[in-house]
Amino acid sequence: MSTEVLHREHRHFAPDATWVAQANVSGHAAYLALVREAERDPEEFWGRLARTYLVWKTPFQTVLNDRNPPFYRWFEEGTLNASHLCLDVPIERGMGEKTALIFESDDGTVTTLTYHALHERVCRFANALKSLGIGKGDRVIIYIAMSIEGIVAMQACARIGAIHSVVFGGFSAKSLQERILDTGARLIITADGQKRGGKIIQLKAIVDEALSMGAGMVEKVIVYARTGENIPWDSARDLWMKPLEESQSPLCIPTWVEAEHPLFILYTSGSTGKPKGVQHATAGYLLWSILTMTWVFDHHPEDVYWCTADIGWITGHTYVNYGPLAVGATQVIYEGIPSWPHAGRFWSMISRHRVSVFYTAPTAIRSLIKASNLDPEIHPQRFDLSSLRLLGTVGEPINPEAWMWYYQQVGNSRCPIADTFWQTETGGHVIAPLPGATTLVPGSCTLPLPGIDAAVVDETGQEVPPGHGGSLVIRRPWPAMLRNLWGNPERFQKTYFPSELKGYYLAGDGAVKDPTTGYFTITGRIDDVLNVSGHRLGTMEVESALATHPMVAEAAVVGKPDDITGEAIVAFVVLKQQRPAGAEAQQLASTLRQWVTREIGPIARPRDIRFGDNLPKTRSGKIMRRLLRSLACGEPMTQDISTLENPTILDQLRETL
Ligand code: 6R9
Repeated sequence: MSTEVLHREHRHFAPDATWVAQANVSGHAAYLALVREAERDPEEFWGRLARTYLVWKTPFQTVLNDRNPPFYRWFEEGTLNASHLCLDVPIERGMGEKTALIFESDDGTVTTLTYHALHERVCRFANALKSLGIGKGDRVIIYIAMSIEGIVAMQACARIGAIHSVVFGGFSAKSLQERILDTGARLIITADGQKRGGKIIQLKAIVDEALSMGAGMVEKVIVYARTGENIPWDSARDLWMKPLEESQSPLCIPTWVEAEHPLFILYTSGSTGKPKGVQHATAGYLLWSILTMTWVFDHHPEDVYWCTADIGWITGHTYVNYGPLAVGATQVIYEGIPSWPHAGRFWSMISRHRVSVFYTAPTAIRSLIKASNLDPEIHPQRFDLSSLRLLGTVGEPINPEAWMWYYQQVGNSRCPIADTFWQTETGGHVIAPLPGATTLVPGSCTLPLPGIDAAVVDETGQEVPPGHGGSLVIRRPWPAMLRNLWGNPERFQKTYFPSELKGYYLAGDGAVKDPTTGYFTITGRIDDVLNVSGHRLGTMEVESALATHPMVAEAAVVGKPDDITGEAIVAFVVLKQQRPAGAEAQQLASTLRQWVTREIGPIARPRDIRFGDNLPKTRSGKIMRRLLRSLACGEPMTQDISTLENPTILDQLRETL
């Protein structure tokens, strides 16, 4: 089977001299020095960093215990506390009066909190949890929207050694209940509701519904009064957050935990079966949060940092809660959605809060491109974005066209873009450019971070030649890697360290390394790589080709089985104009087919093109590809669409031309 990657990107952007001069990792040689240090003696390297960047109560003796792979243990004898690192340490370093959080609500109300004030709230709430008998090792479910209270809840759990599991507010009662039972949680922290796009969405009612299906070990539900609406109340079980917190002392000595103590469990979907409870360890995870904030986001004390992810996802754990606080950052958190009250909200917030580092998802960028084409008033160029110095993306491959728009229209061709590849399982970025060191290439997440031994391999774990597609693995353990799947060590071992891959960590993504630069390009989940007539094609490649057509706003491509070619390509396309019908649609489909043929080659020519007003996406903005595959094949849909943001477009996408 041929595996050459057909489409290559030739644009590149080297960091400019002023950027290099001020960067935490200054110049490519500085990056290479770190890479070499890690290669020479990985344990020395990680040991040095863990002593430099973490603050230990008791020092560790062993850097890595690898006696029982893949159950690696890092910094074993050490003790520390995550909330101590995120709050007490910045205060000890003189940042008590620095703003930690700038919270902007859906309706635009702004609340700011200093490190001192956040510390006090976390201590009171941690004491409140203790007063309910919650302690080290107990599991706590957090089902709440973006809020100061969500961060207080996570930090308070960490402070007393309780293990939090945040469930994204868009999940259904059934999904919530599965997670309640799987974690064996004793407590739930929620809100009466949340405000998104001018609407009120119930949260407590969903908790009630989940618990009515079987509460497992849950004893209490703490409720943050966000909306003030009347909600059903069980006075034996439910407690309001504010009075509970306010009755407590503002002092709470952190519970020192072992380095390997689980910090949190976060559920993520696999290609099969029920969601997996990814378990992270305290020290290694925090070390990597701090290092990637420093290296990739080039954190400087004067930055105003904004990551738009919700705390219900890993990005909101590492790059909203733990990472920014542990480096003493000032950060913006936002309750609402990018399109409310207009699709210029992000740009207006960047401008008002003087944001310098901005991190969002490609899907958000693409939807804002579309919106600003329709309404020039909300185009980023209409806003003062001069405070920006660095941009980032995460969540899916970014197509070069969206990358260029982000670079030129948002960053004014002066802000580097960190396209950060990573996963719930990796804890933090693993392949990403360092803005003062790495030459950028649109659509490539560039090079592995120091200490990350990433490679592209075949089915037997052999590295494939550069320029050929393969499976992305990480060959050596690293401190922020997941430690287990909660309560399911067999699945952990089988899913991530399959025996045929020599014990390597299997990411589940396809990748290709550029023959000249060694840069990585992620071609999408392995199950999203198409095989057409013996040629491997990334869905992303075809999507990028479609997206370069001036009429296309967004496209998703899936394979459907075909007797002759193995798979045929089906493209779901959103145009920048009204959804076409009849002869016009036929005509446009044929134009797009020719376009892709020209961009990549006849092999990539879509068999079937369907037009919709949008694509089916989860609330985190990921395109639901398996659902598209069912639509492409005309199969009945068996998927759970409870997390789908926009179910009505499914009917449009069912229509063949
Ligand atoms: C952080 C996060 C992980 C999956 C991952 C990959 C995709 C994330 C990417 C990217 C290409 C990037 N992904 N970042 N693909 N380029 N910069 O999103 O975690 O929700 O677990 O998703 O997302 O397919 O395997 P998670």
